[in-house]
Amino acid sequence: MRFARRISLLVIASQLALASVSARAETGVKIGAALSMTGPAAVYGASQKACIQAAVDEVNKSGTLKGVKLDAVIEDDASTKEQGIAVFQRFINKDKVSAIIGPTLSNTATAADPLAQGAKVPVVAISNTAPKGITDIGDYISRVSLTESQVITPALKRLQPKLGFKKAAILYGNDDAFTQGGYNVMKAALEASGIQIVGTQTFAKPDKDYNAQLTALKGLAPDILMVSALAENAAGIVTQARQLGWTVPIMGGNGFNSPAFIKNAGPAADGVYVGTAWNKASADPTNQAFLATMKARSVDPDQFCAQAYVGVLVIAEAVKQSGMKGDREHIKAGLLKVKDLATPLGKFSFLDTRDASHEPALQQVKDGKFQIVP
Ligand code: 1QQ
Repeated sequence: MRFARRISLLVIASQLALASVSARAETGVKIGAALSMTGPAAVYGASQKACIQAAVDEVNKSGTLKGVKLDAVIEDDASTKEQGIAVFQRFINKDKVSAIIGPTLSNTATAADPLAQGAKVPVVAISNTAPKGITDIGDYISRVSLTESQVITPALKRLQPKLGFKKAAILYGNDDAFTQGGYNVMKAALEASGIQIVGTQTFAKPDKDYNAQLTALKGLAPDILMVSALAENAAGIVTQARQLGWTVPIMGGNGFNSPAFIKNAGPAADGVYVGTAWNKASADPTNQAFLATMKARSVDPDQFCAQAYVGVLVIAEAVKQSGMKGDREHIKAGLLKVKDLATPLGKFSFLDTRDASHEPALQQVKDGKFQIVP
């Protein structure tokens, strides 16, 4: 009898404990996401938005952040430095976010990130790939996106023996931190592999006609064309190159990694190579679960979506690593502890420089789709 009574008291006590847990208010952790919803990088921003929302929902649903609920505030950085700065100011001073994701372009980050650094707000970049001028802004700036050098250098090393090119031409945008950074990487990687650069030409974001540059480069008879451009310029360049009779392989930088490039270039995109941070064909269970999650939400994810998803996962892990504390300083400290985190990009860790570390992949456009080169 006494034993049964004690058991029932224990049951009541545990029920009370459970009730008090569920009644305990959840701490909201606000993440500000500065994404390019308009302007030349809008194709990336739309994709990033879908995956940030999905990741926040998944983390909250999973209950891994006991007592903490993530909340994403998404604002348009308009693909410009000025709007990026305005959005960061709002996040820092008005919304009082715990962390910032973005901005979409490296170019915008070079102007906006110093504000976050000054205000001690951690930033997790999800698509900034310019090798220099991002994480070296300061210790509050980190990124989950691989740099152009982490992607293009190994991609060239893999492709060169396969295609046997010896003479390269480069075309790049000279008005953007990412396209310029990508050019520096292409130049260095080609030189390191002993490939001769026969010619280099430039363009600017508003340009639509690349015939003069492409004609000049074609006259130098390169056996590969390397292009550092955002998606819209990339589609125009590849289309016009094919019209001018270019038949040599074309390899693009990160700007090419959007399905919008393929859609706008049409059949001209076929055969184009691009290194990528996301191996969408990976059989890894975390990647497969991500694909299933996005399918259930009727989203066909691209690399930018996958990286945005990982940006949220990394912040969630930082909250966890700091004992479910979601203020700015605890998230900053927690980010340093993220190690071998299972993500759709593979096992994820930060380098000492707060840049990303995981395996890159190589893809080629075939039948109107990116296909991973095995
Ligand atoms: C950058 C990029 C762009 C191509 C995509 C957002 O990588 O600006 O760094």
